[in-house]
Amino acid sequence: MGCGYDIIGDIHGHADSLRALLGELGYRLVDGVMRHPSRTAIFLGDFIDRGPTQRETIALVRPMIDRGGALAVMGNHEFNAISYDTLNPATDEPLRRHSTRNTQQHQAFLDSYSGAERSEVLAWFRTLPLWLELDGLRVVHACWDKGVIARIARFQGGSALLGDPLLHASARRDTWQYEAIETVLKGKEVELKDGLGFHDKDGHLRHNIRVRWWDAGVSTYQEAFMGPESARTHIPDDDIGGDHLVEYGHAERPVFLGHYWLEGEPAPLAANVACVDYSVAKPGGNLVAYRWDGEAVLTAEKFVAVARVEG
Ligand SMILES: [Mn+2]
Repeated sequence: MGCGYDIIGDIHGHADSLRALLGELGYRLVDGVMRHPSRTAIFLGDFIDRGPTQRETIALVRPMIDRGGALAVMGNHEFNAISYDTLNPATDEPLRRHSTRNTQQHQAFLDSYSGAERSEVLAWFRTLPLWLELDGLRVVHACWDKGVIARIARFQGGSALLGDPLLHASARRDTWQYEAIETVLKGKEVELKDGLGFHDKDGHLRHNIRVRWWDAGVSTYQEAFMGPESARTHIPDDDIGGDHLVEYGHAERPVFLGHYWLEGEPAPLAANVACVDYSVAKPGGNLVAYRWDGEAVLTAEKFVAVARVEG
């Protein structure tokens, strides 16, 4: 393995797009597994849900990861899948409610895996760490909050893998573990004042907004909002007072994120923060990678994008 990493965004069951991106990056099939002669892939999680090729996606990434040609972190969709299928030992209820909304969001996966096969792939999801701290870079699905990450690590004896006590505690909204998983896998959110809300991409009314947690240069709720441009006008222009910020200093090593359904021309969010999720799960979306070669300052030239391949 060389020292270069190709950091790849959320795939959401779009195996054909992943094949196209890996081809573009110079990965080739060797003994049935996609490999690069000198580079390592890193996946940001959210392999599943939404797209047409759930099983093909797992069949593509899993041997890359299991045989050492790739690394990965867990996304909120893998976490949700585990919680949806795990019973709370105290109540015998699923850790994630089988509400219409939760089930609809998860339907493509539920249709693709059942019985022992589903249990087996969910057990594999448990092998994906919640974050990766590597030489010179960090990787997390949505938010690198060092206090939260340190607290999870302490709780789990140093492990970044999702253990049972963390999984069970994070299903209860009154726990710090719930907040911790929300932050790391779903991103920092801030509640809008005065009961205000907006409709997200699935049409659900939300009272919290995802925020640009790394961006000290924004000062209002509207500016801090991370989400569809069409919703921005519904976000108030009141002063946010820094409530959105998670400390991530300019001298910190680069951190890579997925999760945020970005659109347009890929570019870093800050000199040391980049998101590689460019909405392949939406028509017109792209699957994106960042080719990282050890640089401390990230640049737009190092993104590689392929247009979503319609299966
Ligand atoms: Mn996500």
